[in-house]
Amino acid sequence: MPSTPVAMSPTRASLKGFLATARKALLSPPAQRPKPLTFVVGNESADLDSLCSAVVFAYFRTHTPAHGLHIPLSNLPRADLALRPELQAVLHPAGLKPDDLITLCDLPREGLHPQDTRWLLVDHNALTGRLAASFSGQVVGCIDHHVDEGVIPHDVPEGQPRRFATCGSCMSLVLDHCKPTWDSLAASACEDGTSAAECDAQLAHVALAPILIDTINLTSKDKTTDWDVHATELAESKLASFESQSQSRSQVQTQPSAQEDAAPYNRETYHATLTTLKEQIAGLPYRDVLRKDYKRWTEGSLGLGMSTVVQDLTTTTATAGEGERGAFVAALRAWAGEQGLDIAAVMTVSRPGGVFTRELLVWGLSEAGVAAVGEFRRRFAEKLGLESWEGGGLDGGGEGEGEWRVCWRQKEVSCSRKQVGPMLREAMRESAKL
Ligand SMILES: [Mn+2]
Repeated sequence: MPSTPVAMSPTRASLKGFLATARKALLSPPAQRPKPLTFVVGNESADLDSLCSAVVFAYFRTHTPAHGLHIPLSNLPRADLALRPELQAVLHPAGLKPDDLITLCDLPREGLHPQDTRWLLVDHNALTGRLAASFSGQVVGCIDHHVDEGVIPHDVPEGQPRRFATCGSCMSLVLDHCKPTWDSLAASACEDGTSAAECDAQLAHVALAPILIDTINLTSKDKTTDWDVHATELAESKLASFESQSQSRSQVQTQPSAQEDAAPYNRETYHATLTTLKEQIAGLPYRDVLRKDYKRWTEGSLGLGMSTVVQDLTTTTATAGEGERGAFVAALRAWAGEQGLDIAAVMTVSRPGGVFTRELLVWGLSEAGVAAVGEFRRRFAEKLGLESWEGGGLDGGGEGEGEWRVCWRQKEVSCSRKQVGPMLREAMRESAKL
């Protein structure tokens, strides 16, 4: 006799159903909301890792016994979802649309008292921006692969996660943490009729996207770790069992679901599709290029903003020919003004001729910002292998002047924003002491 009676297989929500329930809870009148309301949020760059980690962690956390509803919050305004065309390619095989995601625009303007909320952070470990002002005191745990900023207390409340590890994608840590829950759901079909295997395949697509992007399809030696390899194996095993089930079922049944219509998962194809979409910035206004993958920090009284751009500066500023460098610089100045920055930084990541290349532009826009740029150069120029970019073609001002803009080729390509951001912040702290 098979020993899996129906009673042992409670239903669960599909991803779509889960997001609808979370939205409903958030938008219901204050008196009817769960208390506390628990959020899972990624960082403000709102890249695939942050967006997908929040959704997947909130989903599994909600489906872990003894935990209530967790609301995944996409840390960006709704309109900015459109700047991430790769997101469509992740959400589609998961049966989702960008509209299903919950963004900063969905937070109630009134009646959301900080003391009635709890926050779990993924892909960062200190709230920033608008959320920090209200909710920093309500953070109860994190799962992250960035440098520990020392904000999350070591004695988090019982049952809350406090996990740090260096790996390519935060999602890999999320899956390691949630594997028992995921495995426990293997026989649970969804309330809306989605089969367990199809729901798992949907989750797997969302989980795999950031891991493949962040590790360059598991080929980056600098970034790929065992965490990433194991997480990929776990998610792909779910896809494999869905595909084998739908194959055997399609022999007896003639009604394929939307999922079964789609081409089977292929790691290389999925990664290539996501990469192509992610690197589409041609035609975007410079302001959108600069805010598409952007992080802002406050260090003391100084503001630092850092944009990651997925094309090199020559390509980025070549869209309309002569004069475009000036237009790019003007757009960066305007963005820095809008963001209240003392230092505006741009890091490019590209592969011209197949060679992985980084460039770094750092612009001190105030006296203190200029001093910090000098300190950054003294401390880190050698470590980062900084070399003048195109004979100083984007440089301006200088140390001791009111502004200083300097652009380099960064030969030490293993250092991403994850490393260079903290270096700039260290320089800001240290130059303030002088
Ligand atoms: Mn990340």
